[in-house]
Amino acid sequence: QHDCQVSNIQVMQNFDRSRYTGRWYAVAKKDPVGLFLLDNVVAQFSVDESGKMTATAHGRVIILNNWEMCANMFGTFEDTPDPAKFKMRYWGAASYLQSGNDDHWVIDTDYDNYAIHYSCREVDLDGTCLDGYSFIFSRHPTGLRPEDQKIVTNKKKEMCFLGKYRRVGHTGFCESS
Ligand code: AZE
Repeated sequence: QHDCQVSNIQVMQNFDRSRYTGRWYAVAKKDPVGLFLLDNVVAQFSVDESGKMTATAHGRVIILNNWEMCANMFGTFEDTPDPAKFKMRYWGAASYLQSGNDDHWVIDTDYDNYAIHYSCREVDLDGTCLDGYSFIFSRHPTGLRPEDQKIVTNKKKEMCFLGKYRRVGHTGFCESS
């Protein structure tokens, strides 16, 4: 189960998107190649009348080498046969922010405290992830509860991302948005 094959990574069983709605604070992240959200990352998930999942997110970014700003992002999710695996189309409120279409997998969550997200952008020829990113989310801006930390560590191992995360600070930089 730790063979690092993207196709063997276990995701949340019976994922319930309505229990996943609301605010999630990123407490740690594994970066992809290239530009990415730096810190102060907060995501807000919703489910619309038709049952489709959508999200907004903000985070501090630095673009054009030295322009620091708060990126306000939007995402819409396309369902797949696995209820915990989505395709996320995302874009920024401003055109110079990033847009794309990424996998969005919910690896594990207890809905009330922690959530583990995974996205592989590029699968290597050997089936491992060549370029991916991941967020560890908490319902609490203060971080994860000690009892959730070991669950998270185990999942980082299963995703083959152990040791590749950085803490995500919350300084209030994006608070006004
Ligand atoms: C995510 C979950 C909620 C919705 C969205 C998310 C991802 C956003 C990005 C944003 C990148 C922006 C950059 C701007 C210069 C996963 C947090 C939209 C990947 C790099």
